[in-house]
Amino acid sequence: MLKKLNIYKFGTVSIGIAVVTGLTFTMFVLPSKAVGQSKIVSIVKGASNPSSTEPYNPSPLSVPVGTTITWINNDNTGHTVTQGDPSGNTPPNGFDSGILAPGKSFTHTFGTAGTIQYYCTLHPTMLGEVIVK
Ligand SMILES: [Cu+2]
Repeated sequence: MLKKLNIYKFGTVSIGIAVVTGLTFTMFVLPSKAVGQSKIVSIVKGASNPSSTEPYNPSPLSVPVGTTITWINNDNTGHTVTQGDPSGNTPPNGFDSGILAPGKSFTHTFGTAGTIQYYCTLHPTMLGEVIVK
């Protein structure tokens, strides 16, 4: 009788600990991982036209470390979002969307501070910049 009671008590305590651990995880660990902001940059209509002043809009864009940016191709032709610049200063592990068809999007999270340049490999007049602070 006494043994059964102890097992029951142990079970209750275990469930209690599990619930508290679960709540703590949900309240503190998950939100801290999701703390980064989200921003959207539009690849504007007519972006490949050399007279386009802001083919990626907005650019330059200042964001805090941890921000996730989503580029959306709102033009009617394909474009890329490629880290570096058209002269070939493309970092080996830089982000690269590949060709984004009209309506498609590309997402990248900026984990470290710095000024990051990007461009379109199909249209070298299309330049963009993200300033991560
Ligand atoms: Cu382009």
